[in-house]
Order: sequence, then structure tokens, then C-alpha cells
Amino acid sequence: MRGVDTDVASITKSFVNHVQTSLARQASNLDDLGAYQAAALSVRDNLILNWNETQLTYTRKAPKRAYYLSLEFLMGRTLDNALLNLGLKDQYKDGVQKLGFSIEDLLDKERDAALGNGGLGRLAACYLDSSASQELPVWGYGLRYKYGIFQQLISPEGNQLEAPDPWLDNQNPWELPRLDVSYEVRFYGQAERLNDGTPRASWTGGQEVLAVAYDVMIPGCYTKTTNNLRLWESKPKRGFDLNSFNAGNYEGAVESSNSAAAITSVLYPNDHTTFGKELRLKQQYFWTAASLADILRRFRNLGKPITEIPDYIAIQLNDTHPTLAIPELMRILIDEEDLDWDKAWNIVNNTVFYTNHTVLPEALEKWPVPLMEHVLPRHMQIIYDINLFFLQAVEKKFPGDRDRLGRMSLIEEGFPKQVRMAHLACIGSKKVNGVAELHSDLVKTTILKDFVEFEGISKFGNVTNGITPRRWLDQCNPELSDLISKTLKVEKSVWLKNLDKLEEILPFAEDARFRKEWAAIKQRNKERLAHYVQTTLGLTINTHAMFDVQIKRLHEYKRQTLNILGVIHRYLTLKAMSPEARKKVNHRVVFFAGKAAPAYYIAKLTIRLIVNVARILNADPDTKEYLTVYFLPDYSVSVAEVLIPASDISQHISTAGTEASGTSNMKFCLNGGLLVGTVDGANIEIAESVGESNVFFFGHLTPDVEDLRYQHLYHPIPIEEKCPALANVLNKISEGMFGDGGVYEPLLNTIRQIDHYLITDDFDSYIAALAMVDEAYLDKTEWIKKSIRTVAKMGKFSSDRAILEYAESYWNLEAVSIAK
Ligand code: 26W
Repeated sequence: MRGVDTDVASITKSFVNHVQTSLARQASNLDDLGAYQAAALSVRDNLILNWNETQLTYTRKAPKRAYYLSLEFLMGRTLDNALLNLGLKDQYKDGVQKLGFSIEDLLDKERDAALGNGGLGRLAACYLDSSASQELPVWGYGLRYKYGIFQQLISPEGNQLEAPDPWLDNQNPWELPRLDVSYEVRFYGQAERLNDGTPRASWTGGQEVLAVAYDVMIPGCYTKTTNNLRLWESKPKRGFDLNSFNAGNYEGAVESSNSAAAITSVLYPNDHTTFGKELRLKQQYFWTAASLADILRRFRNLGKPITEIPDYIAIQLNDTHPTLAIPELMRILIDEEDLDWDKAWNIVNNTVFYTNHTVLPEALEKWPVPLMEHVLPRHMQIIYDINLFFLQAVEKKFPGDRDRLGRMSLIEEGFPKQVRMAHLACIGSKKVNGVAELHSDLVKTTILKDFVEFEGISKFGNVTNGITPRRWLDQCNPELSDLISKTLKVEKSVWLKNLDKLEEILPFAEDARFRKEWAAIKQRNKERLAHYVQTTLGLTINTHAMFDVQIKRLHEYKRQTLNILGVIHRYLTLKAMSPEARKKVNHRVVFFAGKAAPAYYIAKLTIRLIVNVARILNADPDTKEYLTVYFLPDYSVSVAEVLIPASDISQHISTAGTEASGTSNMKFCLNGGLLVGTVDGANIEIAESVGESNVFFFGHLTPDVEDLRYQHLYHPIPIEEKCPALANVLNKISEGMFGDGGVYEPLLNTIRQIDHYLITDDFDSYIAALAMVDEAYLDKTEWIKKSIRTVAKMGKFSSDRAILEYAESYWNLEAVSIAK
């Protein structure tokens, strides 16, 4: 197959061609948006050819393939990433410049594809990048939401407001509609067992909708391999319900078409909370059913016996959201393929893998049985059957242990009864893993303890999360990436795919010239961030201060509250100082960004407090030189790409045992920011890698948490006694230092009363850790050394390492190289 010519002349020619034909516009009268689109279409031509070749090779060689089922893919922008992975950035820069455009301006025109909430969705995106880069035959399956995560606005009072994210409005050059690839998906109706001596049933009636495929090309880094992310859109099976239409019920007819389209209309903006909403359940089934139908169609084309499914297919469940894949695969094997129960269950059990991403009880998915029975009657039957056989086996191993049966059952008793999706995912899978060492240990010793005792420890593993160094170093911090290449005298195509090579920069920590360049790059990244804030918010930032960043979803367990209370404490301390004494204090700029779930009242109140603290502090002539605070609205992947390279320190301060892994901690450290954190999630492994002397740890440890919570409930100590500094801060808020104090009472009461997340227990050691940061920052040389040593030791956290662990230890998958 002939490739696309990639010299600058050919690039400009293809660009102009796309302007005139695909866009039907004049090259002489083109704005930046049009130029972005033309550049994207021209880059896409390269991707399409590579994609075709990759898919042809997969079809021809028929390797085992893995499918990553995720309800979220937080992709961010594509053009820059595609240019870098294809090695065409410089050529395009020149090419568009010749035509009078700046590549930076064009890149900036692209809207983020924000089909995810946070860590889980971004992880899925990093894993796709790594799969393609490591030449692994992996496809992603997800939903093509019309609206991604909401846009966040901040009202003058400091309240979060949500607006829809119409990301598809300007057309999306990165997707290929596959109107010919579609499947029918059924909901509701009746399921009747055939009672013919087989476990078969028939499922009829109800609503049928169509799933239509849209393909997104996923280019690997410096390789031809270009994998696929297939996203499903829902459509009515018929534009109109003709029966209603002919009966004169025009509105009714249109409504049925609306209800089909509604399934993929919006991403649920909650992470860590379930609501038992019917539409969410329909999303989950729609997507797993369409994906499985597609996967099995591909398998059937191989002409292999159905029992060989596990030799050709691995299905990875990204959290419990796609757990219906288990009963759905059973349904297909039993009702459509006529397999007996044990054979079917054996296939499922050797094909499916489950990753858990949280142990927080409120985040464990449960579906009310009556809802499931109504929407998916056949699946509810199958789940009951799975449960029956499962509990019989448990009873056999632990005779008479009724408590255990109750704890392990797929069905939780209560009104209503509920299906425990984590239990179903666990027993239906070949292997189960958590996402960092501590988290995987917690999975084994808490939520799935009984299952470890029943099934044996070898089923349970750990794959510590990773991040792609392409986006999270080369793309977001090009100067640092260039310096590393230049210093190591190694091509990016080598070290970006073998991140352990970073270790070779370690000796340069002792090289004063290298340190100077390193520091200058950090400084320019801080100025780039300041410029972003200036142009978007009209605010001027002191770029000579230390930049202290906390950016993540707003959640009580992540403790943005601890951070903002610490800021207030610092402010009060500064206010109490003489002007002379203040002069010795380290200048600090504190950044926050992140979205709160629209119905999460306490999280929204935290945003309001941050915004109002910023309002007061940033205007205080006594202190503003030393301490300012910014809440940057509408956090996104693209905003993260500006913030992360600019940080001196970043905060990852969840209550011990609550943050499964965290991945932004890795991103900051890979960009030379130091970490302030609790002994939690991947922070622990980062500290092991980079050395404890290069991180700032504080707070109680996981094993203490339960006792402390018990103490809060049964032997509470008044805050004034336990933590006077914190009591003082809370009082100042109540007294109205940051506007009407009454507004914040519900937030303050979470701390004063139950304090489930241990703010009162960790506050003093948190303040002490920040004092250590100030102390360390005084010695600039040593600080830069810490920064260099940190980056040098971050190799482990490449998502290439993580995806290869999945491929080798879970999926049994081999790389497939695509002929040059
Ligand atoms: C159904 C409601 C719901 C939605 C999303 C419950 C739970 C979730 C996710 C599992 C939450 C999530 O994003 N977890 C994060 O996953 C990251 C990737 O593994 C980890 O780095 C974070 O620590 C974890 O909070």
C-alpha cells in the first residue's frame, strides 16, 4: 500500500486540497478553525492508511485480541498527539507556517473529546495510546455521547454552574461513521424459559434500538500500528413507530425515536456515586450488548469452534460498569449458540477480566432487582442462575456458614433487593486486579475478602496504573522532552517507549549547567501558565512564587477542604506577622481546578469556599505578595497539560486508603514537580521509586483510619482541644471572613461532627509537611536536584509498563508488527 507523502510541499498541497474539497472553502479566506480542520483532515489521511493496514494484518494473522470496555474515554485533543506519534510535527509546523498560520493557534482550536469524568476515563485513554505504541492488538469499546462532561462555570458568588458540552457541534474529523456496522439491542419485553431440558429461554417484545459504530483511530508512537476505538451511537430502529404514526399519534411516534436517541445522549457526570437510574442501566447494556455482538461477529468470521473463544478474545472490564457482559455472553452462548451451562460458564470465565478502581462503599455499583427485571428480564434470570450455582459451591466449601452466603451472594437482601455488580464481575472473571499495591491489598482484604478465601489468592493481582509519557511529557512539556533527548543523546522514538531510560539523566543532577537549563524550563512553563490565566481570566500571576497545585475531581475523600483550610491557616499566620517578618516567607501561589458532581452539595460548597477565599486573599495588600489562590474553571485534559508542567509542588492528600491509585501524581512527578501527599494509592510506589527524601509525606496510615473513625463517633474530642489551629480557621469562616459564614456551616459541620475523612486528625501534620516544603524550597540548588532525581526515577509509571503487564499476565496477548 502506498503511503502519504510527508515532505513539507506535499503537506501544504494536501492541506489546500482539503480546504477546497472536503471543506469547500477558499484557501485565501480561511480562519484558524478552518485551518485546524484542514490540517486535521490531512493528518487523518495518514492515520487512515495505517489503520487500514493494521486492521488487515490483524484479520490476516488472526492473533488473540483484547477488548477494553470502558464507559469513559477521556481523550482530550487529538491533533498534536497524532502529529507527535506520526513524527510529523515539524513538517506540519513548517507547512502551515508557509500558508500563513501558526501551528500553536491551530492546535488551540480543537475541542477536547471529554467523554469521561476523571481518572478512570483518562486511564483508558492512556492505555489505548500504550497498546498501539507497544503494537498490541487492542480495541477500545465505548459510547459516543453527544454531550461529554459538562462545562463548568463559576458564578460571581462562587457557585459551580453546569452547561452542556456540545463537542460535536463543529464536526469531528477524528471519527469515521460506520453506518454499515450496526446491531439491534433489545430492552424490556418477556423472557420465558423453554423448559426443554436445556437452560435456554426466549426473550421477545419490548423495545429494540440500533447501535451504530463510529471509529476513532488510535495511532501508536513511531509505529505503523493504528488501533481502533469503537464508539456506539443509539438510533431508533425505525425513524418512526409506524403503527402509532398511522393511528394518528404523531407525537407518540416521534417520542419513541427520541427515547432511543436518549441512550447515548449524555455522559453521567458522577464518579464514585451511583443513582440506580434506568437510563444509566440502559447505557450499560446497550454498550456491552453491541460490543459483544461485534466481537463475536469478528470471532465467527475466523471459523473456529465456539469453545475456542478464550484463545482469541480477552475482554477487560474497566470497573463494574460493563459487568453485564458476563450475563450477556452467557445469554448468547446458551440461547443463541445452544451451549450447555457449564461449557458457557467456562468460556466466560476464561475470557473476562475485571479491574476494580475504588473500594469506597458508596461507589460500588448495585442495581435494584425490580429495575433489572423490568429492563433486562432474561439477564436477571441468568444472574439468579449464576448465583444459585455459585452459592451451592460456596456452601459445599464452607458448610453451614450462612453469614458467608449472605455476604457473598450476588443479591443483597433489602427493600428493594439489589444486584452487587462487583461480586458478579469477580466470579465471572478469570482474574481480578486493583490499580496500585495498597489498593489491590485492600481489595483482597476488604471488599472481596470472602472471594479470596473461596477462589484462592492467585486469581487476584495488582497492576499499578500508568500514564502515557507521549502526552504527559513530550506533548505537554516539549522543552523538557527535548532537553532529555539532547542530554541522553537518544532519539525520542527510543526513550519515550522505554521510559526506564530516564534513569540515565540521574548523574546530570550534579551538572550545574544542566540544572540551570532544567530550572529555566520550569520557569518558562510557569510563565506559559500565567499567560493562560491572563488571557482566560484576566488575572496577573506572580511567576516567581512557588506554584502549588491541586487539580482533580472535587470529592470529600480527596480533601480539597484540607488544602483550602491550610491556605487560610497560612493567611492568618501571615496577617499576624510584622511586615519585616513576612519578608522571609516563601511566596506561594495556590491553584485549584476540578469539577464537582452536579448533585454533590458539599463538594460544590468547597468550590464556593475556595473561590471566596481567593477573592479575599488576592485583594489583601498585606499578604497578596506572599500568598494568592486561584480556582481555574472548567478543568479538562487540555488545561491539565498547561498546569502540570508548571508546578513546583502538587497535592495528593486523600485520607489514607481511599484513593485507589491516582494518576495525576505520576504526571506531576514526570514533569519535575514534587509531591505533597498522604501514604495512599500510587503515592506510596512513587515514593519507593523516587526516594522518600524527594516527597513530602504526612498524615495517618491506612490501618489507623478505622480506629480514628470509631473514636470520632464514640469518644469525640472537641476540636479546640484536639487541633486548636484548625478550630481557629473554622471559626474565622463561620464569623464571615469569606462572606456569609452561615453558607459554609454544612461543610464545616462535616468536619466538626463526624469528620469521616479525618481532617482533624491530619491537619497538624499537613501544616508541618508544608513547612518542610518551604524549608526545602529555600535551597534552590537542592530543590532542582530533587526535581531531576524524581523525573529520573519515574520510568515505572509509564502506561507501557502497565499495559504490557495486562498483556502478559492477564490476557496472554502478543505484539503484532505491521509491515513497514
Ligand atoms: C457508578 C458510579 C461510579 C463511576 C465511576 C463509581 C466509580 C467510578 C470510578 C471507578 C471512579 C474512578 O474514576 N476511580 C479512579 O480510578 C483511577 C484509575 O484507576 C484511579 O487512579 C483513582 O484513584 C480512582 O479514584
